[in-house]
Parts: sequence; C-alpha cells; structure tokens
Amino acid sequence: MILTITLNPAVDISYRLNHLSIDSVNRVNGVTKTAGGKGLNVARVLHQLEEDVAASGFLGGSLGNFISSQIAELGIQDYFVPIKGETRNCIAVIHDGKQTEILESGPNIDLDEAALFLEKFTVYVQQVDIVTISGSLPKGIANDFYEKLLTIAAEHKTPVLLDTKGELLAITLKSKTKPFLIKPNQDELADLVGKNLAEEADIIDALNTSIFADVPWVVVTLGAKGAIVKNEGIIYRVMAPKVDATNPVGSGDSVIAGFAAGLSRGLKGEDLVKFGLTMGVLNAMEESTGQIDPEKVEWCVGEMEVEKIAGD
Ligand code: TA6
Repeated sequence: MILTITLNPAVDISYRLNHLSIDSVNRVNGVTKTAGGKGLNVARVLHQLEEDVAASGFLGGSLGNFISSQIAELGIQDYFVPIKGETRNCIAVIHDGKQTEILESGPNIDLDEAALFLEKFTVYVQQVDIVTISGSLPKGIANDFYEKLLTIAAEHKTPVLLDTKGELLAITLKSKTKPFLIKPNQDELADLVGKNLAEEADIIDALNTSIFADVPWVVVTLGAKGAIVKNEGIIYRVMAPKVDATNPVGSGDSVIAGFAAGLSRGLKGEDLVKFGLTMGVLNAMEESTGQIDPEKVEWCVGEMEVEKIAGD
C-alpha cells in the first residue's frame, strides 16, 4: 500500500476564463471543484493506476467534510486526522493556455493535533510500503515536521517521496535522514542551489552538488520540455511527447504518483523514469486537476525518450 501525506489539503477550484482583465468583472466559463492539495492529487492518480492507496493529513470544517466525502466516493482509504480549523480553498485561474494559482495559507494546527498526527503516522508507516509527502505546511506546524516524518519512516525502512519547495525543502534536505526521491522544477532547483540555471549544463552541475549526495532520485521537471533526472550518479535527459495541454495544474503531483506506482511495481532505472514522468504528461491532457486517462499510459510510456547524459 502507498500512503500519501497532505498536511495542508485544499478544495481546488479551477476557473476557466475566456477573457481576463484586472480591475474589471471576469465571468467564469467553466468550473471544477476537487479534493486537492498536492498529496490528494497524488492519491487520486494512484487510485486511477489501481494502486492500493491511503491518504492522510489534517482535515476540518465543511471543506474538510467535502474532501472526506470525495475520498470515500473514490474508495481511497481515509487516514486523515480531524482538526478544529477549516480546510482551505485553492483557486487556479486558467486563461489563454496559462494558469494563475491563488493559494490560501490554510488552517492553524494546534500542538495536540500535531502530536496525534505523529502518533498515527508511526502506526500507518508500518502498514505501508511507500510514503509520499507533498506540499506546504499549515500554520502551527514547525519547519522540522517533515524531518520528523522522514526519521519515523526510516526507522521502519519505508521510502519517502518528498514534493515540497523553498525553505522547507532546503531545511528538510539538511536532515540526517534523506528522502528517497525529490521532484524540484527548474526554478525550485535554482532556489535550492542559489544560482540561475539557464542551460542544461547548469542543471547537471547543480545536481552534482553535495545537497543531493545522499538522495537516490532527483527528478527535475522542465514542463513541456521533459525532465533531467539523477539516479545514483547517472543523469538522464527525458523528452516527453508533444501533446495538447489542457490543464497542467497537478502534473507535478501526477509525476510523484507515477514514481510511487512504478516503485511499487518494481520498476527501475529508465523504465521507472518513463513510467513516472508519463503521469505528468497525461495529467496535462485532462480538464480536471490530478487526473489521468489510464488507457493512455502504455502509449505515453512508449513515446518517452530517455538518454543517459552523464554517469556510468
Ligand atoms: O500542484 C497544484 C496544487 O496541488 C493545487 O492542487 C493546490 O492545492 C496547491 O498545489 C497546493 O500547494 P501547496 O504547496 O500550498 O501545498
């Protein structure tokens, strides 16, 4: 079983607009509301890939109830910890092929709720094979919380795929226990190493810095251009097929789902790279956030081009 962690889930509202102008009235052309936050997108794609999946984090209030009911409808196991605060909304405005995200910061978590989560996580981690941890932290949760989760998971030899960014990622990567996989995009990688990464060679240099020395997999996503992936000293360049991208929101989350599902199926090396990144392409082709068409998986895996560009 795969456990997805979303400490700061959200009802993801996606507004599709024909025209967008600031300082004016904008009418919505199409709207979807889904149980979201990065880890819930991961859980939904894992479920579509027919993986056994449980989802955990904090949920509260009426938006929390909406998310719980969606999780139940999907048949995903609900391991969420109830909180007194109200789960947030996150809005994505899709216009002219571009997306603008407006993200609330989320509820406040008190000390008892945080302690209860750690207690439950210690139990859950013993029942699962892989853990994914995604997204930002809600208020009240300290920046070393992911480090705590990594330490507990390591005690039970459970690999953790971590998808977060900025200071939180930088701090977590300094901990003694490393994640099994991280997935920064080009800007997030630039933030981590403190340099502008204009060329492919800059990305490769960044991947060879000591920050990533003990992280087995680093997947640098480059949007429609594909990805550069480092695994145990080997660096791969990945070219994705050209597709009509309808909604790229949640593509990164879908990549995490792809790698988690690939690992649970025993995929390795180039096969894992192709399978993992396929889910990001397939998500971009769907209207809804964190959604793929499982019928297209075989086709897309076959279209992915992977080349070793450094290492043995
Ligand atoms: O990746 C897109 C997305 O997953 C949205 O679904 C939205 O909920 C948001 O990310 C949350 O990101 P955050 O980093 O605040 O946890």
